[in-house]
Amino acid sequence: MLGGTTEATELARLLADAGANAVFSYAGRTKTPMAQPLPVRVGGFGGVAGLVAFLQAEGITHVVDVTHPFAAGMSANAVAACAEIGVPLTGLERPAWQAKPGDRWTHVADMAGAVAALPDHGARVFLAIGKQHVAEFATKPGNFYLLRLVDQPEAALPMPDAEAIIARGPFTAEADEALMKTHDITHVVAKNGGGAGAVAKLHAARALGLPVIMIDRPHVPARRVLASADKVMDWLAHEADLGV
Ligand code: 3Y8
Ligand code: NAP
Repeated sequence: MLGGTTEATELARLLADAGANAVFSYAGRTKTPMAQPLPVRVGGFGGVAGLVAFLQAEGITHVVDVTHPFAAGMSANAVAACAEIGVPLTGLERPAWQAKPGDRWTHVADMAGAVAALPDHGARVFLAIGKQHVAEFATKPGNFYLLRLVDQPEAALPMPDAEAIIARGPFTAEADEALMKTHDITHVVAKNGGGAGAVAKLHAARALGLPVIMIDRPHVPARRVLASADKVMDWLAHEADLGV
C-alpha cells in the first residue's frame, strides 16, 4: 500500500489485524514518519519502471493507493505500473470538502491561482499547504504568512514577513481558531485534501468568518476508487476468493 494519509494508517491497522501479507510505503517526505503496524519501506521507487521492478521483485499481487489527493504523480505512476504488468489496483480516496452556506471560499485550480487570489500586500495569510510550494508565494512579499510545516525548515523562509509553526496533524478546530486569532489571520489557503486530518482550519475559518482560498485537486488518471478502508478489505477478500 502507498501511504501517507490518515486513511492509510486506518487501512494498515485493518491489514495487520487480518494478518495480511502487506508492506506500507512512505515517500520519505518527513524526518520521522509515523510508525505503522506493517513492514514499512521509505523513498521513491524511481518512476514507473522502478515501481514495476519493485512489484515484480516483491511478488506484489495487489496495490492499494492511499496517497493524498494531491500526490498526483505517485497515483499516476501506480496506474501506469499496475496496467503494465496486470496487477490489480484500487485507490482509497476521501471525498473533497464542500463549502457550507455562509462560507467565503474562492476556488482556484492550482498554487499559481492561489497566489493570484491573494491581495498584493497587507494580508495576513495562514498558508497551511506544507512546505513544497511555499516559495511560489514569495512573489507577494507584502503579505504576512503563517506557515505550518511538518519539519523545521532547513533554510530561511523565502518571504520577508513569515513565521513557521512546526506541527503534524490531525488538527482541531479550537486550536486552529486560537492560532488564527493570535496571528490576526485575514486569509486561509488550503488544498482540497478532504478527510478529517486537515479540515480543522476550515471550521476555524467559518467560525471567524474568514475567506478561504481553496485549491482544487489535480487530475489523476482513471482507476477503481473505493471510499473506505472496509471496502478495500472487502475488495481484497473478494480478489482472494477469486484466487487472484
Ligand atoms: C510523509 C506521514 C496519519 C497521516 C496524517 C491527512 C492528514 C495529518 C493534514 C495543515 C495541512 C499538508 C501536509 C497534511 C495533512 C495528515 C496526514 C496530513 C497537510 C504526513 C506524513 C507525510 C506527510 C507529507 C506532507 C507533505 C505536505 C502534506 C503537511 C508522517 C504527516 C500540508 C497537505 O515537509 C514536507 O515536505 C511535507 C510534505 C507532502 C504537503 C506539501 O506539499 O508540503 N503532507 N504528511 C508521507 C511520506 O513520506 O510518504 O510523517 O507521519 C501525513 C499527513 N499529513 O497517518 O495520521 O490524511 O491528510 N500534510 C495538505 O492537506 O494540504 C497539513 O497544516 O492544516
Ligand atoms: P507526489 O508529488 O505525487 O510524488 C512525487 C514522487 O514521490 C513520486 O513519483 C514517488 O517517487 C514518490 N512518492 C510519493 N508518494 C510515495 C509513497 N507513498 N511511497 C513511495 N514513493 C512515493 O507525492 P507528494 O505530493 O510529494 O506526497 C508524498 C507523500 O506525502 C505521499 O505519501 C502522500 O500520501 C503524502 N502526503 C502528501 C500530501 C500533499 O499535499 N501532497 C498531503 C498529505 C500526505 P518515484 O517516482 O521515485 O517513485
